[in-house]
Amino acid sequence: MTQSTPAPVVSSTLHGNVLVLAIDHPPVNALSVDVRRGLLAAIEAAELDAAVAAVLIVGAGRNFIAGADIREFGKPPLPPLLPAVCNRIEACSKPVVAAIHGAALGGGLEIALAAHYRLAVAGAKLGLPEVQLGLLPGAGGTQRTPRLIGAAAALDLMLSGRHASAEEAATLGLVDRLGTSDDVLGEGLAYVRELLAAGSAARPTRAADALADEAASRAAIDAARKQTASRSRGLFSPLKIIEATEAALTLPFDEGLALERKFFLECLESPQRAGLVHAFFAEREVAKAPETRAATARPIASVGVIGGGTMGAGIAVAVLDAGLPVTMIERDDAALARGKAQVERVYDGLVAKGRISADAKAAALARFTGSTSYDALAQVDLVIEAVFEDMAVKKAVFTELERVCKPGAILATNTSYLDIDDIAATTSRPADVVGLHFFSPANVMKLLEVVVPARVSADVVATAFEFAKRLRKVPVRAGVCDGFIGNRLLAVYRTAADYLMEDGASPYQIDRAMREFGYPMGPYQVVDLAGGDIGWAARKRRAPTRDPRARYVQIADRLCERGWFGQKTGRGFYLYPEGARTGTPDPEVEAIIDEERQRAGITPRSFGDEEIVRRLMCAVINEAANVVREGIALRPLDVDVTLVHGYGFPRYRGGPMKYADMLGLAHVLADLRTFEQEDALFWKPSPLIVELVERGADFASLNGTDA
Ligand code: 3H9
Repeated sequence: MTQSTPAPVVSSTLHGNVLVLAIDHPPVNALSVDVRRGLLAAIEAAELDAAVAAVLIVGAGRNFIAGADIREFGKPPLPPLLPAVCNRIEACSKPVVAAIHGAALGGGLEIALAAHYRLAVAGAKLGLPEVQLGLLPGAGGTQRTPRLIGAAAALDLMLSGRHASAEEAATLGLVDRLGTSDDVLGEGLAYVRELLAAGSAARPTRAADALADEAASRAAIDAARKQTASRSRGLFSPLKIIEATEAALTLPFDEGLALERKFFLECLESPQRAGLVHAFFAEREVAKAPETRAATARPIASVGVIGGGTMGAGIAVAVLDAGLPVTMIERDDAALARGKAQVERVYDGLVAKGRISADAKAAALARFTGSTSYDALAQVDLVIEAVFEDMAVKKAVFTELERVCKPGAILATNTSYLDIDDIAATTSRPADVVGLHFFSPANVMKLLEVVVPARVSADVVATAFEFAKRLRKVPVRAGVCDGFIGNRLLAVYRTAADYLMEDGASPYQIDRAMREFGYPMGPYQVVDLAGGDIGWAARKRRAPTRDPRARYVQIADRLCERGWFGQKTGRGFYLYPEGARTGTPDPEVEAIIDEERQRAGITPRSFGDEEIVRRLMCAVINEAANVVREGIALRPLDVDVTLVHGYGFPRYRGGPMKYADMLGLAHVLADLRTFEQEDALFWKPSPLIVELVERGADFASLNGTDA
């Protein structure tokens, strides 16, 4: 039997006297060990080959190079390392040109920066996104970028991780030439020939003067330090990016490179890197629900949205932004006018902030129509209901949808808690009914829980995922239960916080501890922002089915009874004098908490911030394990993505399940056993955690990925 040799990931083809090195390593030409080896060997061969006058590096497929191979992080590095490959390219005595199309990111851009000349065609995206993975550019990026474009622009790219367009890259000086067509090979070859004809020689970036404008560079470093202290609080790699950039200004190139390498390895070892890389892969993995493989999505060309409140309007904007027409239904003209005004307000805000142009707003609104008659939905492909959270109201809506919608239309509910199986049962087409749970503001928040009731057909679920992709959302598949994945976990998080509050911690201490942990806001700040009345209504709704043995903390109810619903009423857990958005602690709230403690016969005790975090996280991890065990979430990583994208869980910790794995599940179980002594009902360890600890396994083992 003959065995075919696999095509090389780096091919060398001589075009006249120009050697074209093409990287062909799908899906994104990441710089795996094979690519590094191939590039190094090819550049060395080019150096020795008298027939080669210059080298052109291009990427095959849709991208130049998307960066280092992220799957290799955390594994022992195999030589040649990327910095060595970049240095070898730069040291080539013949001109080396990079011709960029698609993504040139991270190590991919670093390869281009090590080349002597750069060309980019329209549509190219250039960036140093390592910071989003808890890293810094580790193959010369921190040293070469400031030399090419100055410290301020380099820091902006490295600290934001954003992608610059080809045009911006040319303006910055990151590339020398803009291609005029999308034929990257042709453009690249023409550019190389032009350089050769002009007698242009190899031009190592390391030779550039990093301190062309010392005062401006210093000012940029100082500004970056200040900005990072507030915007990237708790993050490790931004600080290292700034230090490495400073080294580019003050140290000889090779010393700067050595420092960059040291910092890179420190970042690589950090738990933040592990958390962020987990988040990167998990965000991509969630989109691959089984139904997306098993079924073909139905086409969606028009969407109906029922309800013009905050949620309905936000959903309408999200759909309009995806280029689809929206028909909004409201019960009367006044409500419809309010809904339309709400949509317009969102666009006005975007125009005012410079996020979109007035023309883009007009184009989006031209796709919007409203009606007070359900008949207007007769031809739409998908309807999303976002009316008041009440089963009778929802059922009435679905009865109407049943009447007016064409066969094959998908009927979606945006319910946050209600039983979608029950809603589906009111129609004769339960196979078309699905949950699309958006998060407010719906045009901003990335998370979309795709809630899968028992009788829905696979192609409807596949359509929901396809639709999420069009809306640029991160879809997570969830099963039906009270609160699905996210709100079910939010409920235990809040309950654990309430127990701590009644037992002695102040809401302000709890909020501070959770902010220190990495949440943008503590749980009580969130209540005040969302409106205490919302949770109050949910608690009242659940009261009849609440387990009578379960401990129930009434503090929040006492505040709601006084009409203290948070920011919108000027006070909640915090005081908001004169419409302030940042609250101040309220001594009256503390007095109410004291009264409630006395009423419940509790002698308050003090808690350290560390214990507060431990208890809240244990509660969430434990319930999350139940959510996975019951199949409500497909895998632990689905829980992680839900909390990171919908609930402010710090991305650099990966999500609660990744965090639990990093703590060690045995450690989590030991905590649960301790807390169980106080309240056996609330803290009962999930059988899944017990089983995993017995097997010496972790949550990651259930993800079915190696990432
Ligand atoms: C770095 O470079 C460090 C250096 O400075 C120093 C080193 C010493 N590696 O996103 P997509 C996979 S750090 C491995 O769905 P798109 C991805 O998982 C790196 N795999 O496509 C997915 O796999 P699957 C800095 C990667 O078209 C598939 O490719 N670079 C990598 O929407 C398609 O991805 C970055 O951070 C990778 N580097 O977007 C760039 N990248 O099919 C990260 C992607 O199994 N990548 N995959 O699910 C991106 O931003 C986007 O993938 C990109 C394409 C814009 C390129």
